[in-house]
Amino acid sequence: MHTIVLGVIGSDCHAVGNKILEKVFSDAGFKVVNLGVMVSQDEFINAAIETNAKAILVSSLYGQGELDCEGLREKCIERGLDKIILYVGGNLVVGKQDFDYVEKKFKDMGFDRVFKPDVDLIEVTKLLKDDIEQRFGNKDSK
Ligand code: B12
Repeated sequence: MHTIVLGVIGSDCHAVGNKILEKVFSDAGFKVVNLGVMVSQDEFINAAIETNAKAILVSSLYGQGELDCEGLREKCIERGLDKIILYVGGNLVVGKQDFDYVEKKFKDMGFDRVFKPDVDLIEVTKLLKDDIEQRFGNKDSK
């Protein structure tokens, strides 16, 4: 069973989507470590190290995602999480901006995948299983 870490980054207190993500990913067979809302970059990284997680799924709803997420990939590498998969989703920027532009911005920050709020979460669970298999191989499935 793959362990993943979930949480809502920064000072963001939007709690409902986080609970839905927990349920969908648990039902899909992941071991979910849910840090809830208002999670710092260090809290994500500490939890991922402690639980040997394969992925960190970051939510940001309140529009400050860019500021809150900047530097997360670099910090993961500094702390030895060279291979960890980083996904981010929600209302990532203030207001309505072209999604291709938003996606590029977050990919340039080191996120592997970037999701709109209306993404099909079942599809995301399948993508994540494939991404974990590709990056960590089949055998390493703890
Ligand atoms: C309820 C709500 C609140 C409540 C939150 C209560 C709580 N504790 O949950 C309160 C009143 C506290 C609140 C406050 C604020 N809010 Co508010 N809030 C909402 C509202 C109406 C609904 C949020 C919700 O529960 N949606 C339902 C869940 C199921 O959907 P979701 O959160 O989007 O999550 C799904 C997807 O985004 C996706 N997803 C999320 N993360 C990830 C991650 C990955 C990896 C993947 C794959 C998918 C994914 O999957 C989730 C499940 O389906 C939204 C508007 C809206 N209709 O979304 C505004 C909204 C999010 N809020 C907004 C704002 C601006 C604020 C405030 C800054 C307002 C203010 N000036 O004070 C504050 C911020 C407070 C803070 N520190 O966080 C804006 C954000 C705008 C932006 N990003 O540009 C929104 C969009 C309203 C708007 N149209 O302006 N809010």
